[in-house]
Amino acid sequence: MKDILTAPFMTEMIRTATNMYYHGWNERNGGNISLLLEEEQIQDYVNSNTVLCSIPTGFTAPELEGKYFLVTGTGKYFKNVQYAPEVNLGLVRLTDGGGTAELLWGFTDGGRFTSEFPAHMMSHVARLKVDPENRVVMHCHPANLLAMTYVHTLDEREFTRTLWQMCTECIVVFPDGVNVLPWMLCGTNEIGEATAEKMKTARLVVWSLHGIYGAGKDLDETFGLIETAEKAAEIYMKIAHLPRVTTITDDMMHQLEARFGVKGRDGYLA
Ligand code: 2HA
Ligand code: ZN
Repeated sequence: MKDILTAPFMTEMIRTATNMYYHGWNERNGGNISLLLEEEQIQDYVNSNTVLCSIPTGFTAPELEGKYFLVTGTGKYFKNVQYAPEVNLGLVRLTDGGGTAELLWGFTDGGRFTSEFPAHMMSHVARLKVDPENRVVMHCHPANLLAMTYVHTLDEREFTRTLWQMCTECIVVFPDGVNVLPWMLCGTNEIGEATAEKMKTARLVVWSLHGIYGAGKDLDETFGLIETAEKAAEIYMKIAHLPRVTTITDDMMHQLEARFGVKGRDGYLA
């Protein structure tokens, strides 16, 4: 067996978690990541017949039967992932129709997967139906997106349009826009189901007064997606209290659509 800490998916996971921490998105134990892996990616690094323990998930997700996920642990700090990946991360395989997570590596202090495991797994199911290439679900607490949910309407079209207007490239990076959930109790199957429902139409789902979920085909892309939305929210929080003299018009956005071959969400542009 090769050392799993040298696996490309592992080094990328550690770098991403570290980077997110240094962006201030993951204070204390805030946030979580799940990365879907194929059998071929892990087979050189773990013996998939050696199950360290079986943990009930409390939900079903038959679509994910037999799938592997590298996932952050509950109560674990992103700050510490780089120093002790084997404590703060775990590699699990879903069995029993998604009802059981078999631990194959990690969580060496007896820990378990993130409290937001339902939202992650249900979001994977939803995104895979839209995009079979989706591999990542990422949750964090970026300050400006969070701040925006206190002062901006939570109407999804308005929220999306405001973000698109804050940086020229926003509509190119997230043409499907940003979906928004009202405040809900985190860590529950209910917020998981609601998040997954929102993931059917967008790769970004804001949890009002809490944070954001992003989904994408790899860690870099998903990080970049959240990074771009957070930058837009930062601009908004810098200008929201000032008179607006200039803006990105719908006509400009149509030019961007044509130039970059993207299509803004139906009905979101005039
Ligand atoms: O503590 O961010 O949403 C992890 C979280 C819960
Ligand atoms: Zn959170």
